[in-house]
Amino acid sequence: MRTKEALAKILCLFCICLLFIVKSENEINTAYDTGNKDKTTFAEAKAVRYLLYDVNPGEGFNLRRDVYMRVANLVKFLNEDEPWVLVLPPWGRLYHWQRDVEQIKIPWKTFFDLDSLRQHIPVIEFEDYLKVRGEPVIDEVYYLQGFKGGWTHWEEKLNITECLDSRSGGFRQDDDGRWRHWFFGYEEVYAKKFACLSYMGHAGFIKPFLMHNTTGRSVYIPQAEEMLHDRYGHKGYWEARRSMVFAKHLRDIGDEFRAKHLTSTDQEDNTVLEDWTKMRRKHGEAKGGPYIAIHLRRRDYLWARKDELPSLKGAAKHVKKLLKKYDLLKVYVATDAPKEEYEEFKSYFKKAEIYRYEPTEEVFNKYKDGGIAIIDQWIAAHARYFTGSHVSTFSFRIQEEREILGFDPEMTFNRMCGDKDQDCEQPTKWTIIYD
Ligand SMILES: Nc1nc2c(ncn2[C@@H]2O[C@H](COP(=O)(O)OP(=O)(O)O)[C@@H](O)[C@H]2O)c(=O)[nH]1
Ligand SMILES: *[C@@H]1O[C@H](CO)[C@@H](O)[C@H](O)[C@H]1NC(C)=O
Ligand SMILES: *[C@@H]1O[C@H](CO)[C@@H](O)[C@H](O)[C@H]1NC(C)=O
Ligand SMILES: [Mg+2]
Repeated sequence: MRTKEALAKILCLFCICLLFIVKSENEINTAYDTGNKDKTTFAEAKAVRYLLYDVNPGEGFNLRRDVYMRVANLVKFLNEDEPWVLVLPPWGRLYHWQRDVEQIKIPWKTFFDLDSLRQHIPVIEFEDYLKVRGEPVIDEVYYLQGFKGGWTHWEEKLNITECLDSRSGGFRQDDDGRWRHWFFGYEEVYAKKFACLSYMGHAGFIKPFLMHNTTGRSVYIPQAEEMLHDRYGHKGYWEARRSMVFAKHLRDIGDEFRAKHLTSTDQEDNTVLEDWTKMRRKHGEAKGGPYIAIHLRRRDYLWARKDELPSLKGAAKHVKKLLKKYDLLKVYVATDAPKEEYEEFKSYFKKAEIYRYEPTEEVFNKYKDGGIAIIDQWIAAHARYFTGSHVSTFSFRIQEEREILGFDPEMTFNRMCGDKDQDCEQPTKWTIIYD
């Protein structure tokens, strides 16, 4: 009797486990199928593998978005031969995100529309990856680094070598031989294998290594920024970029602000967003709302690029000229400036209306610094005219958003000059490419 009961219990547990695994695998297949409608045969034939990545801890939000595009296109390339799913690295502990609360383990769905990402490649959140594995494990880690002694000439190459970073990027082996790391704040996670991989090449160049030199179900490549864009600014770049649609809840907040303060609606401004796979605007079709938007990069940029950035007064002077030229009255300011600096900037205007988005505590707690940055970018992307800050990736991402919406490049690829160089070089026009 007893043994029968025990057996039944074990059987029952086993069934529950099985159910869970089946459910998780289904989730993955969904993630997989939505991304690759025509390639489901691979999913049936070969076990799905997972690619994880991260970016050097010092890098900001918008360079991280750029690295996503490189890795996404690598995953797309891998899927021509094998089914790989990209595991999205949770957001957190960014240098610029230091408002009071700790901001870690933020899933991508807080910032981006996952269905849109999945129309480019199969992706899942890190937490879902952990669920699928049922164990907090990553099979293999290849910590990307340069080659010893730097480089004298460009040549695509990779090699497993000693770690150049004496801390091995914070990876250390415990007594059981498991590799431990901060792992995005999931410190229960461990890796089975760790090595440093010296790398010089485009992202696609790592494909044979992943296919033939790794065998684990999951492979994690920290420092993925070591891999360059396969073709910067070309079709693939823009496909990945177009798939990075901001989360609807953030777009909605931006749209509400536009309607309320800036007399700006998509119908009026010709900026209606469509399914990115079908959207194809011509330059100049988007009109934009009746306001000038600027990206006024301050804080750490003031140290590094002092001469290329305008003073607050200089920026105000430039904006006044723009208002006159385009016969407008409103200005939207996307900025990381502290309150006092923003107030000073505002004080230089008499007639014009100056706006900045300030989140309520509730909105901030939900969407954090990353969400607020996106709301700023979204509002700035819808202005009649945009001007940004010298070589800021924050400005670059706004320019791309405007390319997707269909603005005239003349109204997009602009930057404010330093006070001493009124005639500064303007940004390269990286215009959108579809084919
Ligand atoms: N909300 C908001 N945040 C900004 C703005 N400009 C800079 N930041 C913050 O500062 C960070 C800048 O880092 P990054 O994204 O790497 O852009 P970059 O350093 O200008 O190339 C952003 O991610 C934001 O957290 C802005 O206009 N609005
Ligand atoms: C990958 O595997 C191939 C074939 O086994 C081998 O020749 C090559 O050295 C390996 N590459 C690395 C970086 O380990
Ligand atoms: C790879 O690195 C090892 C030692 O770190 C070295 O002996 C070998 O020559 C390197 N191979 C290539 C192809 O650079
Ligand atoms: Mg930065």
